[in-house]
Amino acid sequence: MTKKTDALYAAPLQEIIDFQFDERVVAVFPDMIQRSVPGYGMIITNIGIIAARYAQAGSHCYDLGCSLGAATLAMRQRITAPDCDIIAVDNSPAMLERARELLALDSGPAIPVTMICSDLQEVTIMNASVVVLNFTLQFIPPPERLALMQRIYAGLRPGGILILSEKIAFSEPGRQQLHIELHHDFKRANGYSDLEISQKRSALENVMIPETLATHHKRLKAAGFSCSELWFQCFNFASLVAIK
Ligand code: GEK
Repeated sequence: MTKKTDALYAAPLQEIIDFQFDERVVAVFPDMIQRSVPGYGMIITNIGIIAARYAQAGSHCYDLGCSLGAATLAMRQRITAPDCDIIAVDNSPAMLERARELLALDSGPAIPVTMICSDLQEVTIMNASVVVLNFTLQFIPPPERLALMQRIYAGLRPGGILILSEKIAFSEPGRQQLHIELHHDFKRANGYSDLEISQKRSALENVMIPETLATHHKRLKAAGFSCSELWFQCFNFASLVAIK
């Protein structure tokens, strides 16, 4: 199937409403995320590679905020530990419906996948060896983030990991501005207009709240993780792996 081009913010909008993961976003999501998140494809491939190293026999691997299931499918392709399954969660019914269709087309190894349409805050995390939050934590209100990290930590087996990818902020204004501008250059190079970039930015302003890398490392430590390692960064997009 050809990928539908994201033009959701191409025309001037009278009123910019908060960004929602609805049917219109689902229809263009693969194109939107590829053209908006530097290194997205590489991150997805490497989530599969990292998960394969840490997945433990007889455990669950979680993909929280799975969208169309890209990280789920990457893990499914690579994990070889016996008797593992993947639990993929998203609270957007439109996303999950499309994710289920894509999963049905996947001819990869038959690691069982359960897709759950739910707020990830309501999903029990237990007997886990891998938990993925790939650009999802940024949509959880900051005051709730530590409790979520603690719940993930409690649900992981010793030696289990959390892969946490986020858009990040910088405390120094000069660095913050530089990375914002470089990200906008990246989007322009991928065909987005200045109008699209600015309207999308306004739509995300109240719903997506990036934090600094220092804040993430500190919170992971407070939740109990013995170490958290930056394994990917391009401009203001980063991914960490935290180990229990
Ligand atoms: C990928 N991980 O392609 N509970 C469940 N899902 C949520 C919640 C919540 N409270 N809040 C947001 N979401 C994916 C990309 S996109 C990132 C993740 C982006 C879901 C939301 O519905 C959306 O599908 C996803 O988190 C964020 O690897 O678009 O910037």
